[in-house]
Amino acid sequence: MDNSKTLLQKKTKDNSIDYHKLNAVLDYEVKENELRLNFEYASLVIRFLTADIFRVIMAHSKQEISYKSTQAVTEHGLSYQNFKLNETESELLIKTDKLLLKISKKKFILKVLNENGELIHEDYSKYALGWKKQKVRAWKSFKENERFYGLGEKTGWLDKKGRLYEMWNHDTFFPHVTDTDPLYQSIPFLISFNQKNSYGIYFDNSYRTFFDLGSEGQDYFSFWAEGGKLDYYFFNGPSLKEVVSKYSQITGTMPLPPKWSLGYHQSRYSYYPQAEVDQLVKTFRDKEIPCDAFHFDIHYMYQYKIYTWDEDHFPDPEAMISNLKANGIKTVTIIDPGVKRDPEYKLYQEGMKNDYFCKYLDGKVFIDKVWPGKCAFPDFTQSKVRKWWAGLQKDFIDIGVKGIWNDMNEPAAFNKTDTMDVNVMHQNDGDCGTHRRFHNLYGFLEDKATYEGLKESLENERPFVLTRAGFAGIQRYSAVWTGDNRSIWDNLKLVMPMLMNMGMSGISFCGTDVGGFTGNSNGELLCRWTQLGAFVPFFRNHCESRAISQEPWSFGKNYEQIIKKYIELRYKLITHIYNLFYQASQSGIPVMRPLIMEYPDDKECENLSDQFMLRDSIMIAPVYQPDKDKRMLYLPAGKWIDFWTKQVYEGEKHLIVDAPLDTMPIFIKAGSIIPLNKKLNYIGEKEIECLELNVYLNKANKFGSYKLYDDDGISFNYENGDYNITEFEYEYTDNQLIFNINSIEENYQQEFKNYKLLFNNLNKDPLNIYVDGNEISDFDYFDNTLELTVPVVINKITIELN
Ligand code: MIG
Repeated sequence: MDNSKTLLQKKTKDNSIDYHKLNAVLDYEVKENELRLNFEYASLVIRFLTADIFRVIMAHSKQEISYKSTQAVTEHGLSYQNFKLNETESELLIKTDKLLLKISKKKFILKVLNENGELIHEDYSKYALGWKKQKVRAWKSFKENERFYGLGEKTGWLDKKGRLYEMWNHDTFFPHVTDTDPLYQSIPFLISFNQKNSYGIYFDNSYRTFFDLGSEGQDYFSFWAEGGKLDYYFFNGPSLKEVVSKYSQITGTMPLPPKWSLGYHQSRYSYYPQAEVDQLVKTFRDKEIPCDAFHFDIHYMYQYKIYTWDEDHFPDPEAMISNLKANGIKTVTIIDPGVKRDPEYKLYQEGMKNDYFCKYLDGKVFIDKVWPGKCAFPDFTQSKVRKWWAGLQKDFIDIGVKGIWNDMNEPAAFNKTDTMDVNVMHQNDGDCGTHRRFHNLYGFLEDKATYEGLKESLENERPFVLTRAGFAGIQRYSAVWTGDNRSIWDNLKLVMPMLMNMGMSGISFCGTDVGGFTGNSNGELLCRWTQLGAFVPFFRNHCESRAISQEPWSFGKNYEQIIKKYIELRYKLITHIYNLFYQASQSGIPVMRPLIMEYPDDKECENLSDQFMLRDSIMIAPVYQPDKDKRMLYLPAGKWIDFWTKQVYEGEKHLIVDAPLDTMPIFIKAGSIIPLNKKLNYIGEKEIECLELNVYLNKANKFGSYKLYDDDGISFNYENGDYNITEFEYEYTDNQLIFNINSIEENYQQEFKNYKLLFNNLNKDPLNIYVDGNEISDFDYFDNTLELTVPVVINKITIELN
């Protein structure tokens, strides 16, 4: 049974405590932004980046403190010197503008208090930091009511407490169920949630690492690595949003993606030959189902050799791509890292001649089997290799390819360990190390090369990279999909907390194979999955080679209509979604959010794993079980408006709502303003002359506002200020509704000429309406909704109410 592998997975369950531990502080010294402590066999540095971000580095045995970071950490340039040190008989006290750190001198224990003197974090009372041979480890206390989030792409519920998680990028083909671990990505970033005082810890170590969050009922949590050094960052919240955005200050935010990549993507393993692709695009356009991208899986290649085309299947890729382009479809091609060992294959020759491949210390190139047969693997830790790799894309870009999909980059190999021999060496520009050290960074560095290469070849266009493997900071280079899920309902449920935690781990642009990858999907499952997918940052339908077709029309007209409705809804929301991406690119705060991020005081939300929000205004409650036409859901405090019926609900309540197959429950927070577009077949199909602004009114919400960001959606011109920011705000009182439009930045020649305003749930007849002081009579009022269209240049609408 497939499953046995999951169950039998051998974890290094290491709850032994026979580590060498930091003991008495012998002496200490303050230098610029850091405090250095010396112990009998170790030393420790606490280095301040800001008043509430600090880094802890330990050196043990005879090592020197090393400030070297993994490639995950950006050149953030943060340094904070403004702290004060005091000493008592038993403690060292370090005070910043935000935090107080207490270090007990007799036995090293660190406690962190906030401005109000509340304890927010502390080392475990018995032992704090230690080492055993090559292992390094930290033990920390947690409280009864503490919750854990983050850790990137992990199975399980939203709250990670009580589980042991491993960080070791792995090609996990067997089912992704609650206990399956690890998967493809390693994001050693943990958030401790506490209503008032959340904090984050990023363990900057690329070796195999573990996070034990109380899996054996212990009263501490612990993280450790099989090698490297103990080097972690502490981010004070106090809010969850602040934790995530501070983490993004260190590991970077996602660059603004091309707008088309937020549309619907269609994929399968694999579409070929060309006639099938031509038919596919024709069907999409005939049926008017929106779609922006096709993904070409490994069969487009000749003998699975990367950067080749199989001439039998695709005699003229350039012509095919340009036909796709004419239909608004962007081409994304898969790339695997393995380079076929074929002396007549140009890439293999180049790699061998220039010493680009990973090899053992004795100089032997590491060779293992993947799809093309025996392969060599580029050593992406070397900048010359990344440069080479970046350049390889140019030919593809020149014939019109717009995005690269990096698969198998854990790296996967067909052997017992599923990956590269850990004794293989990586050159890393002189600071060489074994695969044990670089394994988790392999995909990350390939994605870096890919992103940089695309950026160069696409000239001023924004790259789109999709990756399976990754490490902390991957958001700087690539979107992430969650690999080989299954066409089973359980997977639909699992994916929600997984994606929410990825979002909280800095990865905003993430998604899952809609319809399920392995096994056969079915109409009902595909409907429900598409409904969820339409609200997930990365929206792609993809399936395995042996699986039956799962394009939107594969299961009959009835299902097709429902699927189409939700893909269309995605496109109607595209301006809004693009805005969310803009915000995420600025702050790191994710697009897809757990409710707890917006309602931190609400206990009901702490482990709410099957509902999520887009920003603070749209709440989604997908149906993830078969044969259901109702769904129970929770609404936090405030008033909520059913997107479909406009019915108003009071929050802080559980509801059971109707959810027949064509309805996924969607609730809008009263007071929100949400832009909607007309239906599009693809991004940029036509100018959107009129942007619809939906205002969801409620007496309880006197004020509301929305900031609209807008640019060309494709170039980097926004970096030079070529964008607009417009703020809409309203004030709603008993007898008047005022709506203001303020242009904050206006450097981009926008496509919108008019705004169509829809004041939903007005509940009072409008008497007189003035636009910039002039009375107008051209408006509609029906079903409690006032509708009027105004040119974008106006500033103020005054609506007198009866
Ligand atoms: O070993 O390229 O996760 O999306 O379709 C399978 C074929 C290799 C794994 C990816 C999947 C892709 C498939 N790949």
